[in-house]
Amino acid sequence: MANVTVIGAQWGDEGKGKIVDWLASRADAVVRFQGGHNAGHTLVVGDTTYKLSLLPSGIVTGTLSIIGNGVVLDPWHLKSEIEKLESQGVIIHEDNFAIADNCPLILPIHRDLDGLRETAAGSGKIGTTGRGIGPAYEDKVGRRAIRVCDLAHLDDLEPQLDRLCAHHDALRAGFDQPPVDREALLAELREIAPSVLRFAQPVWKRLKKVRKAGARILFEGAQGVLLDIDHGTYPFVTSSNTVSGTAASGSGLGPNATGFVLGIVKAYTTRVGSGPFPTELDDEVGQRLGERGHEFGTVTGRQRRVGWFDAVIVRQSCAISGVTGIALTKIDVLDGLETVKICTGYRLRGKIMDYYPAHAADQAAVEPIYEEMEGWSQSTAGARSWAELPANAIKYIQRVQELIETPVALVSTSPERDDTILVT
Ligand code: 2SA
Ligand code: MG
Repeated sequence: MANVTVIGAQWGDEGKGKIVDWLASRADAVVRFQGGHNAGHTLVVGDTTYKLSLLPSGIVTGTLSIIGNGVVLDPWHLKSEIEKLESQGVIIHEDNFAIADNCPLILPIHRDLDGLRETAAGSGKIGTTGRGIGPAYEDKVGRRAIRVCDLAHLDDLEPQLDRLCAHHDALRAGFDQPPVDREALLAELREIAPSVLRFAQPVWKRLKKVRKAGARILFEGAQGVLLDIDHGTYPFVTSSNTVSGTAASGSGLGPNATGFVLGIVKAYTTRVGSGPFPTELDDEVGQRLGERGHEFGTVTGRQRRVGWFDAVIVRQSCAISGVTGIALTKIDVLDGLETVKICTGYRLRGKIMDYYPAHAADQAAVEPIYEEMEGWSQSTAGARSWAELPANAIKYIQRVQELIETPVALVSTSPERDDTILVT
């Protein structure tokens, strides 16, 4: 196996966790390169279910796991996620886990601001995970973030705190909130610092070393391309770049390190949070898919919106992210439907569109053009070879492949690690 970069090609929750876990067992290092603890990966290994939202999936199998500089790190969350996994028997130590020392921190003031803004926005809210992701990235780009390496120099933090607090105090005043309690923040940072610093290092150097030694690196993306800050359904997006290119900049390796780009694609579409969703279903078919697919968020438990497969957005995601091949997941959720639909294009004010336009009003106004296919009554759940799939399910997969102009490399037929069909 060469290096592999795994990204979500829809709005997140495509089933990356299982595929990443499957690949992690064949990798020597697993790297998270963007996002934070807004990701939600459920791993089912044997009888045990692990829920990860910040740590790379390799951690469960003891594979070298790295949090790259492109991630925003909540140190308190880190500590509790480590403790939770340790209580499930996972061993986490300096040999198998590292955090980039130039990684920006998510602080309690970021979570506050995330919540205050969402509440104030009312029905216009983004529907964030409330984890402070956006405000933390704002401070990074605004050059006032506190980073992991600063935790080793807390006695010299005054000038940085001045800049950070001047900015936040003004914002907080707008929400009738008291200024930042600097002493309390500093005390909290002092208390948490050792738990993070234990693992802190220049990870670009560690990655350079393991790469030289021939290690196979797995880059683990979070969220999906339609949530990308540049290419997604702006402003209903997350605050990081979720495309494959971020694997390089978010970990400190060049673009030639990203290897095979595997786009994870659900056999239908879901979205959690607000924003446009052309193929959304408000009927009993949508409800049925949501129930069969257990479409609830790992992080917040929120119910996901559900719709038909949208080939236009996936074709676009694959192009933007340079996807080499896709893993098609949750095909079994479509079992038993008389007919299945695929969106092949849009109609926008009378005009036919073969791509998803950038403007928010256009994104909301497009009407999907559907192609209808015969469904299949047999179960695909747990299938491990093409021969076990009903003919109409194969037809569906082949049509998906044709429309998105990208080969299907894997088909996943249940949350179990081994219920996977490798397309060779
Ligand atoms: P944020 O918190 O600033 O990143 O939210 C901005 C938008 O990005 C969406 N978003 C997600 N969508 C799907 N899955 C995500 N992760 C969790 C999961 C979600 C959960 O994998 O299950 O548990 O609710 C994720 N993270 C961010 C979010 O809904 C906003 O639309
Ligand atoms: Mg998820």
